[in-house]
Amino acid sequence: MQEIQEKINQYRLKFEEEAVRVRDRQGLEALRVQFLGRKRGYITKLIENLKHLSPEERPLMGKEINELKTYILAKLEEIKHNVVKTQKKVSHLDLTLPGRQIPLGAPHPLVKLQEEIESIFYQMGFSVEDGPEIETDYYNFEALNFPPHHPARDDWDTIYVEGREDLLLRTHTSPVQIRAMEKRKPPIRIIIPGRVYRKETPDPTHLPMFFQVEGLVVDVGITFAHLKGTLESFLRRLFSERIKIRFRPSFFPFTEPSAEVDISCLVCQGKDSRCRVCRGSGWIEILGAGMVDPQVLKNVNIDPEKFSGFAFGMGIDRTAMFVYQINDMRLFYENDLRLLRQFNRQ
Ligand code: FA5
Repeated sequence: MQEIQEKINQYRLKFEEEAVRVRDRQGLEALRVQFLGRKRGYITKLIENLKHLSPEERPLMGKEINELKTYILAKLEEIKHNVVKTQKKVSHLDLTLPGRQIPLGAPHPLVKLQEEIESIFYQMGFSVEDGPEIETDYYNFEALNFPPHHPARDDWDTIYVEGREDLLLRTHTSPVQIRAMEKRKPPIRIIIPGRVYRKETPDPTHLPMFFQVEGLVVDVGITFAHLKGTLESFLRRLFSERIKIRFRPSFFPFTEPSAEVDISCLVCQGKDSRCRVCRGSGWIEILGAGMVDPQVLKNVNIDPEKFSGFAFGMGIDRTAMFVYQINDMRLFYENDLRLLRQFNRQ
């Protein structure tokens, strides 16, 4: 009996030792066979040995062996549960699959174009300036020489802040010219990209909120030739070396003389009288420009006898239509990925 009791203790210890090493189903099955196998399992052997005991000792040891067997069965069940759990986890992990792609954001086509414009002007020695989108009447109109009853000041064109006649959403980026000239004295060579607002019903070529980029150069001896040269090299860099450029006389209250600048139609090159982009004229209007009016310089205490300057303003959205060949500006604001992805390949 002593001998069987020792074996029972010994097998329990052995089982515990081996149980912690089981990692998978095969290991589990081997452990089960080793202890509970019908022919050579340790428990089976112990039961066989019972026959050598006296009838009094037999039930005592039988009970002990049964307890060990119950313990082993419960433990095997527990191990099985753990093995299945970890195997399930492992089976989800297929190392042969390609890695999951984390989609990267990309700049909006309008932002891309703005950055391209900035980069061309950086290379010509300009820096980038910023200004508020909620502007005062003074900066948006008065300092820029708009007379008090100019139609641009009308409620139809300008969005005013409710209850504040002197505050409005800027209708162009030109007020930042004034802010920049108040802050520092010439030489000034800046561009000002940003959002502007006008009371418009959206259509393919008009939006109530759009982007402009303003340019301003003030220094000693600046002439219209500088304006022409700067805009020509900018437009050729942006569009193509082959485009034709023309300056048409125009009017802006804050520039004198003023011009509107057109480029030859990128779509039909002036050869299609039914072209939808240039409407058969062969020209596309790109920006407004001119020599800074001496009165504007006086408004910011810069002596017009000593300094002169030029300025220009361009619609980024409208330019983007030509650059990306999009026939409706509203598409830029719909966030349709099918459109946006065409300009940003990853
Ligand atoms: C101006 O806003 C002047 N401040 C430009 C300027 C600056 C002239 C400096 C001289 C010196 P204009 O109103 O023409 O000018 O607008 C300039 C450009 O903004 C237009 O050529 C066009 O490209 C764009 N634009 C005007 N209205 C809209 C609109 N509703 N939607 C989208 N783009 C527009």
